[in-house]
Amino acid sequence: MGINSFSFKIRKYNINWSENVKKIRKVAGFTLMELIIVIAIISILAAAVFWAINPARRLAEANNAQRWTDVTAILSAVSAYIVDNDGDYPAVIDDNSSTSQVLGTDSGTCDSYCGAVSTVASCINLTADLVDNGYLPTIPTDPKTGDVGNSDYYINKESTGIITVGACDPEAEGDTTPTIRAQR
Ligand SMILES: [Ca+2]
Ligand SMILES: [Ca+2]
Repeated sequence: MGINSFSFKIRKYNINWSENVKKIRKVAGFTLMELIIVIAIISILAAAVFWAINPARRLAEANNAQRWTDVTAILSAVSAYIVDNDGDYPAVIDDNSSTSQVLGTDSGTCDSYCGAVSTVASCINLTADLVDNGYLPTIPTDPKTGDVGNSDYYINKESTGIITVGACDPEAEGDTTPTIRAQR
């Protein structure tokens, strides 16, 4: 079928969209606004059902998403610090690559419970390096188990010089517990 005969057919059927929409509305008996309201109500109900089926899991997923955001923010801040300081790492990051340090302002007991990695007791306070220098508004803390004293986020300088930042205690999502860890 050539283009000419195709356009001829369109002309022949005389498609008039606004006229057709009017006809559909007349038959179906609803307006566009009513349709939008119905779709909105269905969406809200669907979200409510999604949460109601397994609220604990949804909460765990939301917390883990926050942990990813926090870990990435800490890593970006440390990376920016290193770049701005001609390759020098924050002095409080130790050179022992086999153990991690947990971010916090407490003097000790930061290893009281960190499920993901082996850590040292001394907390690492990055406030002066990262917050006072404007790389972070505050040091992030785990949404469930962290506080300013013991954030439940850890950092390690690997033997290669790569920085690892991770969450000590991510939550299980169903049968699996994700590893929340970023490196640069
Ligand atoms: Ca270390
Ligand atoms: Ca913990």
